[in-house]
Amino acid sequence: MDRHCGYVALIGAPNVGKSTLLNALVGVKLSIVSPKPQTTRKRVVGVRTEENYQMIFLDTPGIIDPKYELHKVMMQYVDYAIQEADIIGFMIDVVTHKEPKEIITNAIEEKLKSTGKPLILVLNKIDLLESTKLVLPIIDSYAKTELFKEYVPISATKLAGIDELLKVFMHYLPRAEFLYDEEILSTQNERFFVAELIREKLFKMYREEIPYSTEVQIVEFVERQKGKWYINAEIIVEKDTQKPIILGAGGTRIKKLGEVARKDIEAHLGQQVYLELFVKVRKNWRNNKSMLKFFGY
Ligand SMILES: Nc1nc2c(ncn2[C@@H]2O[C@H](COP(=O)(O)OP(=O)(O)OP(=O)(O)O)[C@@H](O)[C@H]2O)c(=O)[nH]1
Ligand SMILES: [Mg+2]
Repeated sequence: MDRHCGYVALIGAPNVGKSTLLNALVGVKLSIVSPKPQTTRKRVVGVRTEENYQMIFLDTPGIIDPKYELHKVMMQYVDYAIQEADIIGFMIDVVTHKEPKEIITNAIEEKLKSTGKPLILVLNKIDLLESTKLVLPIIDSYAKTELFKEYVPISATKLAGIDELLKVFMHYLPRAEFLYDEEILSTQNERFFVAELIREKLFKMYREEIPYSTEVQIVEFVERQKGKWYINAEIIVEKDTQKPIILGAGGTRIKKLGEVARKDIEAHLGQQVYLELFVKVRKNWRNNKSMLKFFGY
């Protein structure tokens, strides 16, 4: 049987729904999602295997102008994904979308053009439009850029247009043998996903600078034959003043965060866990290259 296999990079501005789409395409929650921009910081891999194809999706951080060393590394992940990809899904949000020129700056246009790879415009959040017809003028404005091979309106949350999108990707997917075993959903390890799930709660439960100033490090990850697994994680903050905010009065907020995170971690691992959280200050870690390296960036 003819088999197809390849990499599909999902790129675009922050908050357009790239991670939601990755999860929809793989059918499991792998990539963390929040209503705040810049949730994704690294490349997240999700694999979908069907009888005749294997698509390896690469979720990436939203494209931004770097203000910190952290942002520079995040944008490197976008570049790597573009380089690795066989197909590039460029995603926009049909509600907050702007003129193509504002989203696809000259620098981005150059980058996309120079790859020579098929570019698919994915128009997300159509469930928020009063009428699906309203995507047509948006498609028209993007068609003028002459960058895209196809235009696919979807709703990643309502799972609308996903089959259509898969068909389009399949059309451009190279003929090749599968790279991974059929049951593989990701190439990243459990430590990564556990840290991400904790970070997701920081994005959902805290406000203003806190989600952006925090990082999560898994210190211990003990898998036990019998009984609960033991996970010890550090929440890293940038300033001394942020530590009491994370903890909350009498440690109530971090306790709540731990409970919510633990439930998600248990669902992800299919395993009961004992989760211990500590808060540590690492001054200005977002601008510290060696610290970023230590955090796995
Ligand atoms: N109504 C609606 N909301 C959506 C849809 N897709 C995603 N969202 C919401 O948009 C927000 C951002 O989604 P994410 O998947 O985190 O977006 P992202 O592009 O990965 O964002 P970054 O990682 O910050 O770049 C979340 O609140 C999602 O629930 C959709 O199809 N319709
Ligand atoms: Mg994301």
